[in-house]
Amino acid sequence: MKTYFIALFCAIGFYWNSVAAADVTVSDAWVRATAPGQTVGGAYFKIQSAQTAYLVGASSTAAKVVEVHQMSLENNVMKMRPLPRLELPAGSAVELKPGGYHLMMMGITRPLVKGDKVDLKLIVEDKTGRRQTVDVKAEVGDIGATKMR
Ligand SMILES: [Cu+2]
Repeated sequence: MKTYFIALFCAIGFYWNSVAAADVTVSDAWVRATAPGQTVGGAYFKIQSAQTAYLVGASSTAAKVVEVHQMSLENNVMKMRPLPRLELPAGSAVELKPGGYHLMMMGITRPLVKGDKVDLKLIVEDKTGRRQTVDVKAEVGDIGATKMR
């Protein structure tokens, strides 16, 4: 009887995990290496959600604050502003890249050296307001890199 309950519990746990994990995929995650003393940097990746969802925030052990930002040209000046949420249209990949959408890491707590890995926890909200976190490992690229590969 005991074994039966444990097996049932595991089956339900597995079911929920695979539903949540299948929703959102993230690939090609990278961050720029930091110069000495630099405490602000960008993180970039491709993200795709099977259903329409929103990237509403993020965190990292390598930075005190991580925000979703948008960079755009206004009157010939590049401006950057926080986005409360970035829409992920169902089934189409959204790319965060230099000069466009990005994650802004602020209060970076350690030097980011090329080849290092940085952990990111993305917070994704679906249309019903249900949130899930997506764990991402981002690779540290060159200081001047505009893309990883
Ligand atoms: Cu920014």
